[in-house]
Amino acid sequence: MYKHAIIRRPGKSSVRGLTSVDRGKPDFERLIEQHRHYTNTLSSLGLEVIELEALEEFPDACFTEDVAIVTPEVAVITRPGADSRRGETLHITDVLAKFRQLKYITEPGTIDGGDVLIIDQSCVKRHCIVGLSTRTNQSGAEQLCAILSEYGYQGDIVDLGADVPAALHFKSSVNFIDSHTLLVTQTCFWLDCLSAYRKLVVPEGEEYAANVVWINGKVLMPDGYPATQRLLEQNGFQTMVMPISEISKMDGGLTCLSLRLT
Ligand code: CIR
Repeated sequence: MYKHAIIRRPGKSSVRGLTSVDRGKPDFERLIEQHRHYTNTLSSLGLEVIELEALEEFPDACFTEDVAIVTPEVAVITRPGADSRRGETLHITDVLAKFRQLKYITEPGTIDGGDVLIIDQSCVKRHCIVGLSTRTNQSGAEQLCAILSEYGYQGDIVDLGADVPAALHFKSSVNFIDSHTLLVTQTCFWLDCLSAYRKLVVPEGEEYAANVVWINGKVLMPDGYPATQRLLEQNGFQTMVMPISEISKMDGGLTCLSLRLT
């Protein structure tokens, strides 16, 4: 169960952040509204939400998940793949140091938290899967796996390459919805490192809906994906549908808006 979430309020500069999608410019007021809704939802699920100040000099800083990888034992400060995001890490260390020992990814490694899926099956297995991407390189992935191996995590590095051209991060396509079940896009179904898990595949045309986040027994999912919602509910998962149109214009999803701590 998660106890804390670290989020960062979007600044006015957010509307000028990086994006590879063509969904129009985000509306700042709506963005704030949707971010507030997300924050309130985390609170309603029992998390203490730590809300950090907006950082106008870093338009993408509301995506706190990309700057650290947090496990129950350690917080690894990343070295984000986009130049414009690299300085964000300086602004997350103080708050994380209150909860965890800190470790760091160093040059030439780059890695975004959005490319890292940690599955903690308590006594059974601890698993860290890193997807190589335009943001995460081999060195960053290897450094992370080496750090987490000290804590008993099995590390796997996957290269989806041209198979998933539309996805920014690994977790755009794969997320856990309980400790042994994953929601995946069709392209990720056959990945060897996922073979031990039960998998639900998002219906064709709803690939964006793979970016869900499990919070204390509920699966938060983006609105507008009825077939995925049906699939989850028919399989016994309780969903909460979130309006995130403005966040999706920024290439963001539900996982990247928070760092969640047990
Ligand atoms: C970026 O391109 O870095 C931001 N506009 C979006 C980051 C989304 N992060 C994530 O999915 N983990």
